Amino acid sequence: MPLLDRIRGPRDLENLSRDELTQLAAEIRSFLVTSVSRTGGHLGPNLGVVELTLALHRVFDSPKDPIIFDTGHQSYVHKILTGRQEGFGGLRQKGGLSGYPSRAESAHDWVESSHASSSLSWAEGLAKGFRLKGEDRTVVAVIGDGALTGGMAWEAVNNIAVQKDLPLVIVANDNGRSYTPTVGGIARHLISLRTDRRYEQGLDFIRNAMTQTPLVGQAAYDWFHGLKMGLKDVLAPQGLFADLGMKYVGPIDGHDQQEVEHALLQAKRFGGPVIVHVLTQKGHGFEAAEQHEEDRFHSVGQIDEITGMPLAVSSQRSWTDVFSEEILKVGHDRQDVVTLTAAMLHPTGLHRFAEAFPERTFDVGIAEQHAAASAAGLSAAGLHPVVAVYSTFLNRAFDQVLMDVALHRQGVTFVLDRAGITGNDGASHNGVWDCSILSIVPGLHLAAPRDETRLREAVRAAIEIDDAPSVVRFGKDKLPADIEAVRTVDGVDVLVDSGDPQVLVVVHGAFATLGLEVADGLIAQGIGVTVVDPVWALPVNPALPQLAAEHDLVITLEDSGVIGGLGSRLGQEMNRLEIGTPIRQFGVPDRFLDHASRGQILEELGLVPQKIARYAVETVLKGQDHPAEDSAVDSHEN
Ligand SMILES: Cc1ncc(C[n+]2csc(CCOP(=O)(O)OP(=O)(O)O)c2C)c(N)n1
Repeated sequence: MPLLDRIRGPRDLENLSRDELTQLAAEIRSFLVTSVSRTGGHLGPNLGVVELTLALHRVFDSPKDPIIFDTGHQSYVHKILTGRQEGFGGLRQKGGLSGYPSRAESAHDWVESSHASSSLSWAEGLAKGFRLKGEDRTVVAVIGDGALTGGMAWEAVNNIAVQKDLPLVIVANDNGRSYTPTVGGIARHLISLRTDRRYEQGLDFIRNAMTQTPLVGQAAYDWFHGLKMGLKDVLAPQGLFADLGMKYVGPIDGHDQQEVEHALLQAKRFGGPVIVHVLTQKGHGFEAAEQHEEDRFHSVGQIDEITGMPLAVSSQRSWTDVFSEEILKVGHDRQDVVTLTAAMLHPTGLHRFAEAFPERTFDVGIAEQHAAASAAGLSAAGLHPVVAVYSTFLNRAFDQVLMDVALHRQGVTFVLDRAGITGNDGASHNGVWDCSILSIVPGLHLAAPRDETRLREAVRAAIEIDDAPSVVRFGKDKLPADIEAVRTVDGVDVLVDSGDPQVLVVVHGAFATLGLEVADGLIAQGIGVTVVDPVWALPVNPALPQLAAEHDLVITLEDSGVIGGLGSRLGQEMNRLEIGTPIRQFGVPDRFLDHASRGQILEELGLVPQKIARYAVETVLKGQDHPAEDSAVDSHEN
């Protein structure tokens, strides 16, 4: 019987022998490869933390001792060891296991991490809280070398380092990579700790001395193993962490479960803040992942479990592909254009530009705040920076967009990929906040292109804006076919004009297709409809309120939050101009969305043509029967 079947919780790990632990690690790896290759998910990071997670659960008493996984994408092994193995068939699917830690799933998941670099602050707060309450618990934070590049992590270290009796263990899971190799001074420092020659020479000396003594067999090995841990303390370079006043243990071979366990025990017994530096290999044990140059299978779709080859290769291009091509062309045309990525060169499509113009591309680490403020500086120096990030991660840099870019009137372009409902990665990864937070930034220009042609045009136009932040947002889905305008009114594209101006449908971005389907429904019911796309949604094009005034009802469609979003801004403009046409905004409500496919979420939110068309038909008909009196449909039905 496979050992894994006997593991229902961390307690079941207690009495396993060394051989059994080795076998269990192999079974977990094989389970991960088989299971994640069917569902998709973060395979590489999890293959790298098998021994580490086993050791964590043997040394610490979870959930009494919270184990917090930074970013959380590497918590699958933790999920397996805390009784959730059966759920892996439904990983990241509606009703199934979340791809990140989830409080709803288990008491072992203290923090629903997913945005990087927050674990040390959480751990510091928890440990401080437990201490204040007199509770004897140790808090563990597992943070990657990538997440350690985020400023938040260092704000936490700054606080942790001076609290000498805080029972807090920081495990630096150092695989040398974020998606691609981790960059910057911290990463370089970790490398120097890894490769310090004094430590290696010291170990070699001891090893050689041992082989020349009469001590033989397992006892000698164990003795050496134990001694090695002690020696690491004496010989290992303590570096920055020690300089900050923290205890440093390492570097530890993260695939030697015994060695990791030893180090963690030592750290636990210490009773104050300790950093345990563990070296792991992303994708460990799955050759296709180990060899994968781009990202070691950081995140995969469905793949062949032997070869690692993707099962379905779509010929349809993504928005990212188009941006990637266009920014490369821009790079040739304009020598002053520079690009920035926060550790996501390939996912944002900047790799092509980077290959052609390495000196004009900056990977700043997982540091969106720095990216935005640094871009302000680059702009003030006379360049035009393009910061490409996922929409959800721009949240981190809101203050910098507002204060450093907008207030200083710097021309910086933000390209927001994965904007709108993304679905399977769960609540935190939907890009549904950008329009709301950006709509309050004075002077900011935001485009939500509806198709490839508009995307290329928007990127070009954004880069021409040299005295304000400009934003281009697009989604994760595949690109629709181009949708041509029947005419353009003062910069607003008219996509449908049935001739009788009853309902004005204002579409944004990928929801243009939805707008066309709504229009079909209305026309079929004999209701006149105009569908318009301003492309540049912020600032509100003055032609839009004017068009609104000519209709009986305005409907806005946006793949973003409705509260404070693009439709809201139009409504405010109409208020200001005292245009009384009723307006109803359709978009994402102000709640967190459980993981599910994009289609399932759209359905659940009623963002489907039939529902929207029905609302419009009913409202128009009611308006004809009882003008103004009753706008019946609950504006929070979404
Ligand atoms: C604030 C933020 N920016 C970007 C990301 C996207 N992201 C997810 S994992 C990752 C790399 C993490 O590297 P590391 O911490 O070293 O973990 P590893 O995957 O190597 O185990 C990035 C950039 C994120 N989750 N949060």
